[in-house]
Amino acid sequence: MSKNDMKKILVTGAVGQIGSELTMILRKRYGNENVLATGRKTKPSETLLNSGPFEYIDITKRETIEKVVKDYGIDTIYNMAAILSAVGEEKPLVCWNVNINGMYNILEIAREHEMTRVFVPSSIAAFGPETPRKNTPQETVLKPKTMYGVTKVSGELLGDYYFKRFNLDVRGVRYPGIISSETLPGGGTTDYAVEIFYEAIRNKKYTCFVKRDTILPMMYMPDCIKGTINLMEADVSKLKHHSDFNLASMSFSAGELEEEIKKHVPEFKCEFKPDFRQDIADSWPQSIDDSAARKEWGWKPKYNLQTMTLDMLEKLNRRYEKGDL
Ligand code: AKB
Repeated sequence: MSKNDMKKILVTGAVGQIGSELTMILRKRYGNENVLATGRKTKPSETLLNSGPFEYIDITKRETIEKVVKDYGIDTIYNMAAILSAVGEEKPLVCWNVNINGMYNILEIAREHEMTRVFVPSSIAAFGPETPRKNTPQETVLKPKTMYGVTKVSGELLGDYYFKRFNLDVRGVRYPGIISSETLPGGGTTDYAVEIFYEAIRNKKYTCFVKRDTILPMMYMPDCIKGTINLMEADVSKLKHHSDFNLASMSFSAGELEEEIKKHVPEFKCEFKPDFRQDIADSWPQSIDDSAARKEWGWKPKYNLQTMTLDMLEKLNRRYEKGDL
């Protein structure tokens, strides 16, 4: 029902880790021509370029969004363009500009064009050291200590405000660390959980930038995309929350991930040398209560540490054998 209201979709950040895979699944689901992929600078992959429309835009420059919205008759936006936590600490003002001013441009244009729906991702970075770290509740303390986290809390509030005040259907989830085999993440604290797989295949060794006993919530890309699309297609009358759904799948320590990889790559060696990202990781929850998402729109993840590891290694091995890694 809800799916048919979304006819022309714009994905920002489509060259990024989540955007690149999300775009391809959306194209399969809604038709190649109906999903416009956009990026700011990075060259898109051949797969992205050859499967449907692509344009360069900068979400901090309102007119560049407006142009593609008009040209393509956009009615739905997935705003995946963002600066992540680690880069956000190095460049806090850029982080604010992209994540808040950019998102504000997206919301304003969506409101003015009376769009059907907008997806704005939040993150476990919305939480902070005062938040309960285990089984973090849906409603809890939101006092992040990173600029990225500050923008995520503000983004959740802004999204909910636009829903209530302007009747714009804004939806979002608090993503955990996302693990994937197509596009590397750029500039996050949970990036080690992806890099470790690439290095296990390429060099059989990895230096991890958080401590062995650091536990964080993580999710495999197929679940991330399923959750994102399922929320966007959910019946709005069933939703009590809008821009801030907790979303969980698995939690493990960096050491447990190393052990799981070693089951398949016995010669793999991992060292642990924490850097500034350790403090960020320590300020985030270890596990998440996602019962609101399960109840309101039927969220149910498929992958756990074992099945995700197996699938990641299979996919990356295939890329390695083709000389693509
Ligand atoms: C990051 O590490 O910054 C992101 C996130 C958890 O939002 N992957």
